[in-house]
Amino acid sequence: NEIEEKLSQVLKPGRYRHSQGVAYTAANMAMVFDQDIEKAFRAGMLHDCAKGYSLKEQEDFCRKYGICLDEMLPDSPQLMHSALAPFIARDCYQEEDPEILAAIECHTTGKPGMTPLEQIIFIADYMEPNRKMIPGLPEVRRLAFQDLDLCTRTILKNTIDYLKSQGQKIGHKTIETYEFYQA
Ligand code: DGI
Ligand code: FE
Ligand code: FE
Ligand code: FE
Repeated sequence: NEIEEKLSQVLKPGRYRHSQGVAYTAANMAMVFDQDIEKAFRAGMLHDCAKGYSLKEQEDFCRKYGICLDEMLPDSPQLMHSALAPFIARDCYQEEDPEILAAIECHTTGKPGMTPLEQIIFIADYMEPNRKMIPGLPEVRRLAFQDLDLCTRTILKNTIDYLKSQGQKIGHKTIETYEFYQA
């Protein structure tokens, strides 16, 4: 369809393949957890739509859309593309579904009290089949089809451990999400 056509032109081939992987993985998870399959697929395709732009361009877009850059720059530029995603999805891909826009907005850090669709996108992004093998990934892939909360918690723990090992700053949203899913 049109969304896939345009994304395949804007994203690098590897990033486009990853988006397809997230879309199909999210659609399968939607089947397991009785969620809207078509919404899960569209959210998966669109979640990294802002990655077609350089960090500099993403920064300019954030200013244009009035997105606060304080917590993202200079320490965590990886967080810009998900803050930007709902705006790009609406303006460039005519996506108006609020559940889809919310799911792509929180796909990098998660957020406390996610809906099943939001968890599915957060999880599918981490574990779709094209992702390169990292410690703990097989367990995440198994939990993804068994227990959304436990899977979310496991991903957050692994991500925070990884960011610490790399000396990277952990965003407050990531920490809040981690604490929420500890309960
Ligand atoms: O866009 P993708 O690569 O598909 O995946 P993503 O949107 O989940 O981004 C993953 C990257 O974001 C990975 O390098 C870890 C990083 N990340 C996730 N949470 C945080 C973070 N980086 C910082 N600095 N702080 C965070 O809280
Ligand atoms: Fe992403
Ligand atoms: Fe992710
Ligand atoms: Fe992604």
